[in-house]
Amino acid sequence: MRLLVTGGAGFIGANFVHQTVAEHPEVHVTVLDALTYAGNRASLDPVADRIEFVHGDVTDAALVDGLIARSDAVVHFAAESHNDNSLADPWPFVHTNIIGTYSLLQAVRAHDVRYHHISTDEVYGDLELGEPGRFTEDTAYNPSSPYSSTKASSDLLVRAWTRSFGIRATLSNCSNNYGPYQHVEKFIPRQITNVLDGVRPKLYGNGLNVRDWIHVDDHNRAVWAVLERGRIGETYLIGADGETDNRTVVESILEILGRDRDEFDFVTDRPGHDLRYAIDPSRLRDELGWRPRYVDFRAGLEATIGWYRDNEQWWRPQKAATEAAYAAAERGSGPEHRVRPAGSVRVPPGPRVARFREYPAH
Ligand code: NAD
Ligand code: TDX
Repeated sequence: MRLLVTGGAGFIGANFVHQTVAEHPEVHVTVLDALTYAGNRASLDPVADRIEFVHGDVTDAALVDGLIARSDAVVHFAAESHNDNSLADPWPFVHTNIIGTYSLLQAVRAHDVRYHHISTDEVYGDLELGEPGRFTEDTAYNPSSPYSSTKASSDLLVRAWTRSFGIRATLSNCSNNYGPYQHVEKFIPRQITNVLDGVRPKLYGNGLNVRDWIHVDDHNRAVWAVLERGRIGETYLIGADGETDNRTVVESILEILGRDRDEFDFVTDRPGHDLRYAIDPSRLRDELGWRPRYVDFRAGLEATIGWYRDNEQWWRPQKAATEAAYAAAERGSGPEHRVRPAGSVRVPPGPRVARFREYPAH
């Protein structure tokens, strides 16, 4: 099988490639990644001689068409993925998440290639704190942020292309991932590396927001289950019963690293901050027999902390710029402030719209 993996230099994509090389050695992997601030070639170093790497953009229709023409399947991870960045500058999210998905869908349609779409539970909005109820595949879409609304938009494109054009697609919507190779802008790596640097972790608002944590390897095994055995046109929610509030996560990180549990600060809340996510993974378990292997979140967190302690050379180059961007956002500087680190890719709308119009008719 020739498998195209978009976004394979990012957090989940890189872990997916590692897992695929180890557990599906018969698969030939090609990674397509634009290497934005979030992509890191070094994340693929351990498998560099086992895969093909293409440096390019998923919105580049000609490139995507050529790569898909020689693939049997594509798993589409590439996205702008950070909510805080989407609040500072939504355009790259519209560009990559919506137009990039469109570009892939047109190519899989033209070449009848199997497509799996990676999405998020955030398309469903949020749940109340302290109330029962979890997201299911039937929950209505109600996204809160520019990030989640562009992911929701891309999901809807996939569903429409499946129904109208008969593409062979599946979708999965997963909860918050943790594990190695996650960018230090995200909550868990940010706080681990802060504590390692002797800096107090930062909790948004009152720290009571709940996320449903899943280890990235469990997510990726679920993706393989859907790719191999999922029903075409179907959506599968992925979650591992990992509901934990942010304060508990920070206190655990401090404790594991030998600090006092109260050595953190509350900072200004994220605008529109979703309160709680929770996944009902019944369909995935019942239909496809998937089960998480990391059932003890604390143990998974300890292993992840160990990875960041042992791999400072991987995260150190990103750390100062990421924290500087957060500091600028916290100061609430004018419209030019960016949570994304300096030097990251920002695409001006004009030229991209021009290229979008040049898509070949299918
Ligand atoms: P990430 O930000 O770590 O990685 C994204 C990757 O995509 C990077 O390597 C980046 O260079 C690449 N990329 C960005 N724009 C591109 C473009 N235009 N063309 C080609 N490559 C491009 O993201 P992640 O956390 O690994 O998330 C991967 C996918 O999983 C996303 O679709 C995200 O919405 C989804 N997801 C993430 C989580 C989570 O907890 N991180 C949970 C559920 C779903
Ligand atoms: O410094 C912080 N302090 C803090 O309290 C940061 C960076 C975050 N938070 C809070 C906000 C959230 O409640 O921690 C929680 C997790 O934040 P993020 O890591 O930014 O993740 P979230 O916004 O929940 O979205 C993540 O999960 C769903 C991924 O970034 C998305 O790509 C995915 O779709």
